[in-house]
Amino acid sequence: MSLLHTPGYDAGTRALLVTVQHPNEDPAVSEETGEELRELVRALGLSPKGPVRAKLREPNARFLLGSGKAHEISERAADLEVEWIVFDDPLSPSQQRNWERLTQRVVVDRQEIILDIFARHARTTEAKLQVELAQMQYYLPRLAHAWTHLSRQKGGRRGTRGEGEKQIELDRRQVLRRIQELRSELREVQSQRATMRKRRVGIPIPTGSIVGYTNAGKSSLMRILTESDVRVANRPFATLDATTRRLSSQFEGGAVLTDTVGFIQKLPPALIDAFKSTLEETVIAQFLIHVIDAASRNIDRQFAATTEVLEELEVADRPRLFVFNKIDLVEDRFTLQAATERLECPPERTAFVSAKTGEGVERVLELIRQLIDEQSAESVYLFPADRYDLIAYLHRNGHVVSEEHTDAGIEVHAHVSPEAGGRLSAYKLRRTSVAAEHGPRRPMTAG
Ligand SMILES: Nc1nc2c(ncn2[C@@H]2O[C@H](COP(=O)(O)OP(=O)(O)OP(=O)(O)O)[C@@H](O)[C@H]2O)c(=O)[nH]1
Ligand SMILES: [Mg+2]
Repeated sequence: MSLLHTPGYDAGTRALLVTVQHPNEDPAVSEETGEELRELVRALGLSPKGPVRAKLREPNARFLLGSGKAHEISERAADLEVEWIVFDDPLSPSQQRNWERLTQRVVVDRQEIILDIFARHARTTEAKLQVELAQMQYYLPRLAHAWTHLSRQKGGRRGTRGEGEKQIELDRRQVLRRIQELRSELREVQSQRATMRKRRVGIPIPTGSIVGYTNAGKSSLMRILTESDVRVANRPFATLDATTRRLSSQFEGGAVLTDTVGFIQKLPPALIDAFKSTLEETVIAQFLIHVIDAASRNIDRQFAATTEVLEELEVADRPRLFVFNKIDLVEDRFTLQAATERLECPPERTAFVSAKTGEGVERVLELIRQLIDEQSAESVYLFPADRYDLIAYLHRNGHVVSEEHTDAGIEVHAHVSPEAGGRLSAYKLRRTSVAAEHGPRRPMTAG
């Protein structure tokens, strides 16, 4: 039985936002994440109010904030007649309960909001299982709270205990059992996925993964590069499932790209954990295309949040292209240029594009080409004069630099993936040195 909790409440439910500024923290940070929280809350169909900004001097065990501030927020919530209070910072299970008792309102944190968005948008079996697992892990220490939510959904009153307490014990065992079930169901789905991947890896073409902050335009870029119709939407977490497509047919040698879930600041750890299998597509990719919203005011922090998740996945050192998207919205190219330098994006790995107008997309393709070429060393093959089938295979599965008819046969210089290289190894004459690979290509000589 699925315990997946899809939030049930009326659209337009009012929610008071509370942002927390930590000691020694730049106020801009909580302002930004507060703006983001507003978008997240909107994405759920709630109507955000506030925010109330709270300065944290010393974390308070009961309310996170001092009790004076807590009472002030409680009064504000009553004045604004909000049904929900949403914290930008994580609340411990007991803090969450204390807030609910104090305010007689549903009190949630950013993590729960993100989990709810994921729950709403999960479409595939795998995504649904992953979200449910993340939810169960999040709810386990908060069962009293989850019960509050569930009873509310069923039309019950919040805060009524007693009978609920017994139910909580039962839920705990149920939830633990469900976590076990979910883990094993996920293992099964994942092994099917591994089989499919093996089949795909059998096709010897390079794979790249599009990564980046949510709403940066990853899916939009994917659409252009692969001439496909993946979903694009102006809201956080439009994409939850990994989609893999071939690069456009004009791309010689071929490559596949995977579009996947976006990252965000303060992503719930349970979600990263649960989505590791989807993100695994990123882990097996040979290169990454990091899409950055060039029109965002928060480029640096979005960049850092993305890099942090990539580090968590242990792929931060994978060859990476930096694609600054939405340049149609950028007037000040100078500031953007400065950002690329500050973020240490190597110019030979950086592109400026608009997935909307198509500007700069050629350059992205060119950079992908270069990256693939660098990754696969140039090899020299000698084929019998009648083996055009093999040369055609090379054209499909590699990047042919030159082709020359000699007395001995057809000599071909090409960059090929390790897989294609393996298949053609019987015809290989040599592999050029690393220096030659990166230097200017020499004219071919016969023999
Ligand atoms: N003006 C402009 N808008 C863009 C551009 N690229 C994408 N967008 C818009 O930005 C929004 C988000 O685009 P998506 O491609 O869905 O972004 P994403 O990175 O896949 O987002 P998630 O899947 O939610 O993480 C959509 O409204 C797009 O139409 C661009 O180059 N210029
Ligand atoms: Mg997307």
